[in-house]
Amino acid sequence: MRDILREIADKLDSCDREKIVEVLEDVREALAERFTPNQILENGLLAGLSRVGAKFKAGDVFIPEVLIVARAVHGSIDIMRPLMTQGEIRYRGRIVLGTVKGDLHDIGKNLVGIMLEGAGFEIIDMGINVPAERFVEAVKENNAEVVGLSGLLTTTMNEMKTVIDLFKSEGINTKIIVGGAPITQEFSEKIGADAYAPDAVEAVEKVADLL
Ligand code: B1M
Repeated sequence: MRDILREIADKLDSCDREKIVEVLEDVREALAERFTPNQILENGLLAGLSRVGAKFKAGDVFIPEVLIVARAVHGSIDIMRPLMTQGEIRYRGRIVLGTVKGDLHDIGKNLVGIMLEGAGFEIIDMGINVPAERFVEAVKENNAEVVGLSGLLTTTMNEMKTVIDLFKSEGINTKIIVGGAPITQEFSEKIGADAYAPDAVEAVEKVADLL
């Protein structure tokens, strides 16, 4: 029998543009076969992306290939988004979310946003490479209750502290949650964040706790 989730992971891992473009159709088929968005994410898209990450680290593939893979993952998530956010809509609060300055990674941040949206939170998505001042402005403009900072690079993760320090110096005590592959509970406590979540599901729980 065809293992469609494995095919999705293999096609991404191939880094071959022609195979990768088929992934969007495979995702539609997987949904039609009643796989859940979470199964497709974990066993197909993120499994493939993680294999590409290992090759990237080893210097076997380069940024252009990784970008093609990342775009396919984005496109797939867009296809699944309506299913990931459906359900009872109950307004639970407003969150300013962004990837910190110097960092252009946004797949994880977008997943966190989608899961929070699905849980009833309103997301003000600031995008990537967001300077500390923009987070402060966005909170003031939108009366947000929580700020979510995402970061994937060890070289720029300290930017989270810059954001937290700026909020403190302005006397704004909006709750701040941090996350991203190199972030840990210990780091989060050290920089004075109010919460840390290792993944998108826990981010929803932690934000609910903060409020
Ligand atoms: Co980059 N990259 N990358 N990259 N990239 C990593 C992160 C890296 C680990 C690869 C490696 O070497 N193995 C490495 C970082 C090493 C380090 O910092 N120690 C790296 C590097 C070095 C770089 C460049 C510097 C490469 C270069 O230029 N020489 C460059 C940096 C550019 C920049 O940001 N200034 C770069 C560029 C890129 C691309 C643009 C090509 C592309 C990004 C495309 C995009 O995002 N639109 C890319 C990609 C795709 C990756 C990998 C392969 C995948 C990242 C990803 O999306 N993971 C990555 C290797 C890897 O992770 N295996 C790598 C999937 C995503 C769902 O996971 O983001 O961790 P993640 O999110 C999770 C959790 O962390 C958590 O929930 C999410 C879902 O469960 N989470 C939160 C995330 N944010 C949260 C916020 C929260 C709570 C939880 O609260 C608010």
